[in-house]
Amino acid sequence: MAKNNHFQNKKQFILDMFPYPSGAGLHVGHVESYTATDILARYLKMNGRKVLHPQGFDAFGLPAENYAIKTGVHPQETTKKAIKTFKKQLAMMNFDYDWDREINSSDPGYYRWTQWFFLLLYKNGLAYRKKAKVNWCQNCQTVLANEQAENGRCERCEGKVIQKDLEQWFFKITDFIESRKKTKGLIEGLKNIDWPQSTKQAQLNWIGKSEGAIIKFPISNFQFLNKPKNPNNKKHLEVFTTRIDTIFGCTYCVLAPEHEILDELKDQIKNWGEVQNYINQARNKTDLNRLEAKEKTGVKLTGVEVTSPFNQEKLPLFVADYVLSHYGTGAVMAVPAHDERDFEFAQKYNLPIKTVIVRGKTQNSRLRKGFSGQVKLKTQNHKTKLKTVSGDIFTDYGILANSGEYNGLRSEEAKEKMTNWLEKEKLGGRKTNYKLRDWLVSRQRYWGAPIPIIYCDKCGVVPVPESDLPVKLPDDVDFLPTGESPLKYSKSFQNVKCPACGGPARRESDTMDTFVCSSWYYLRYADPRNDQEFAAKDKLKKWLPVDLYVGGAEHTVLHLLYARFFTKALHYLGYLNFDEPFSMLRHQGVILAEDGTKMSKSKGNIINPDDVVKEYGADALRMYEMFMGPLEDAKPWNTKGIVGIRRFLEKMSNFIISNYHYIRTKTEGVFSPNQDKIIIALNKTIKKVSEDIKFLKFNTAISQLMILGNTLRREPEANDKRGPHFGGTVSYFKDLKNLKFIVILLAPFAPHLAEELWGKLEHKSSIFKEKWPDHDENLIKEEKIEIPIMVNGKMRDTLEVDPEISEENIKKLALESNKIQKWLNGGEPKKFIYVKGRVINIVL
Ligand code: ANZ
Ligand code: ZN
Repeated sequence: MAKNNHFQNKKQFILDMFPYPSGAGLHVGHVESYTATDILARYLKMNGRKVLHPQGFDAFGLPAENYAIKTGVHPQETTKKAIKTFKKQLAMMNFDYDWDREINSSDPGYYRWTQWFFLLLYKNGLAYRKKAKVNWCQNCQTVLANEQAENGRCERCEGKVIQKDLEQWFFKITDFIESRKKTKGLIEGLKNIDWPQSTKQAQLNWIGKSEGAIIKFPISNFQFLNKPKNPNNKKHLEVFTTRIDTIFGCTYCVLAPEHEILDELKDQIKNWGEVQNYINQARNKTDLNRLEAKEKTGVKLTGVEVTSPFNQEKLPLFVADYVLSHYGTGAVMAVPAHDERDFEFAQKYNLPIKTVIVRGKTQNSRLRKGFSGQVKLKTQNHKTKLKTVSGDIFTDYGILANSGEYNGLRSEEAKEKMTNWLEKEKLGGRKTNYKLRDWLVSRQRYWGAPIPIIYCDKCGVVPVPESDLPVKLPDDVDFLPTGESPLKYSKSFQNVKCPACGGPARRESDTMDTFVCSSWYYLRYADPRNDQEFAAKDKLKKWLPVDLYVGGAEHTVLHLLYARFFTKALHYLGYLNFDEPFSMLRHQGVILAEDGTKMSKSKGNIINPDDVVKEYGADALRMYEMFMGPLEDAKPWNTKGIVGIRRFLEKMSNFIISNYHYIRTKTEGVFSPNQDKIIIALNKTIKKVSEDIKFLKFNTAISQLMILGNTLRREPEANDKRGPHFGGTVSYFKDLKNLKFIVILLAPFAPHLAEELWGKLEHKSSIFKEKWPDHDENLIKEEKIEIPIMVNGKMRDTLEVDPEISEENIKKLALESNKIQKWLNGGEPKKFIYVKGRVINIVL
């Protein structure tokens, strides 16, 4: 379970996802997350913490290169200009970054270490080169990422995308899925970090672990083909299944078009010509295309059969592209009665459909018989898609039927027994599969960190010696896409002496995926100017891991996975003493247009922070975005809202200045006769604002400030018609200290205004040097109450809380209690029930 110490530690590393410096500049989404971390960082500093709150730029990447292709402006120029704009805007918003630590991933002083990491992984067997299929646009003559090739069309020219084999570099991320030695794996490590559950789930889906079995199906007559002299040498077809319990319902088997066995079988296959044709067609489709094709296609291999090892039934064998070559064994046993895709295929090719699982008592009932409608299905490419299914097919676990000696067993039991039998008979066995592939890191692109490898005819692959780093990006390149890396055409870059033998050699001309740059940047902030190491050990120890990381939820599954992989590899190799980079993660919600739709360039409904600041001021923008709703929610923009915030700030400002004036002139009578009451209101506010900031609940903190504002304005006993700013009735503090507290409370939210007011209150130094006020518990009076925490009906702990505590907050406290954590044992409770003011019930 998530551990959140609510920023109690002395050191706090509060991190924003560093932005890509796009020409469009800062958008309101940036402002949202950066304001959140800025408020927290300022608050923590005022509370005596040592805070690291840096910012930098994820400066390599495709947009700048594409822009260069279009206009001829060098990416270096475009990037420099964009960073300048960004920094101006960030300063305008008054974000309190430690600019001494600024980093820029396209800076040679930075990418030198990106290259160093490449070599480190290479030397430790964690980076390797192999031929791989890539998406290739024939029109643009270039490699495309999967996201750029959706629907088999090039994102840029709409041209046809084919699959092409190229030598590529990979990082062995799959080595870290499960724990190794002391390093917790990518799955295991999720248990101890405080991240949104949905993000953890997205990581798990992407890793796609599934536990199943390999089953060997003998292939008819195969022994006579390959080794005629040894008739005992039977050849088997191996399939991977997660549902061995359905084996008696298997009515045919399917090979992926790329399956190697096809070549071995080709003399036996009577319709080889037709099959070959089909294979060629499949080659030009992307995985996504193949999986989501409306109509399944395939070809039956005539002359070949396989035998089910459980009942000796002879089954036809097909080649069909709904089976992928690089998952499992590239072959499946098809069970049309209990699998969607097999069902569609069987219907089309008139294959038998045999029910072997019937509904019974089962734990994870998902699909009811007779059900028809939309369900969420996990597809091979890790996306959850809505798909219409027919109720005739039952895909859940149940009770076995038509399955010989296994009849009547529950699916779970049958799986165990059947797999044990397989292992005994040596016809297969348990097998765990993962969807996650190794990370393809090479790009045939210019604007990225060059891969520090040299190829020599004599010595082969030679890593660039560390002392020769960085391998600098040359300037003399042509950006026009030719299908090869632009660096190939830079003579100054390509030709090089072999570091091993001194003979002529050439450099690797691919650059690294920009995700490599962003996989380690948080480490660099600890020691950004070090030119001996990526960061000194003591500095890493001082600042890392990151205590809070805030950034968007979309597009970050991969970034987060890759950063975790880097940290784990570095931990494994002894460079770091922690194996998870981000102890706590939060995502800001999307800010929508006023009509609730997405902001987009094409719709012209983008709110530009520059315009808003010009009209209402940066403080109003900051505070408005925090007031819109909970940080993590999607929220529509509302100009009326920002007008309200602006007015609130004006009133507070006027109040403080006039109250100060009265304190200075000591006009008795203008002060509230009931000082106690307003001091209580102030103390409540100190308490609530402090707590809310720690829980990142900025919207309710601001509400509380507004409540305080109202109290100051409306107190009926005060009767001073001269207090014009709050409608005539004002309750002033007598004591300057209390007035100052209000300004301090406002400071993290509205730093411009607070600093200015602080000056008006005749201070010489910055308000941000002040200590955050403590509330006086005695003044607040509300007693705490004790709430028992029951786990599965037994009392395991108690909590002392404010009677008004929200369910969300009490849940956090309860789940964080050491005693309760023991019972949770790393998991999440099944149920959490809070009976307000009385009891907490946790069901495990
Ligand atoms: C028989 C079966 C019966 C299956 C049934 C499912 C339901 P996950 O959970 O995603 O790992 N499969 C195996 N290899 C495949 C490949 N290379 N391409 C496409 N599909 C493949 O999925 C595992 C299931 O996906 C396997 O279990 C197999 O179909 C299919 F009622 O085997 B099953
Ligand atoms: Zn050599």
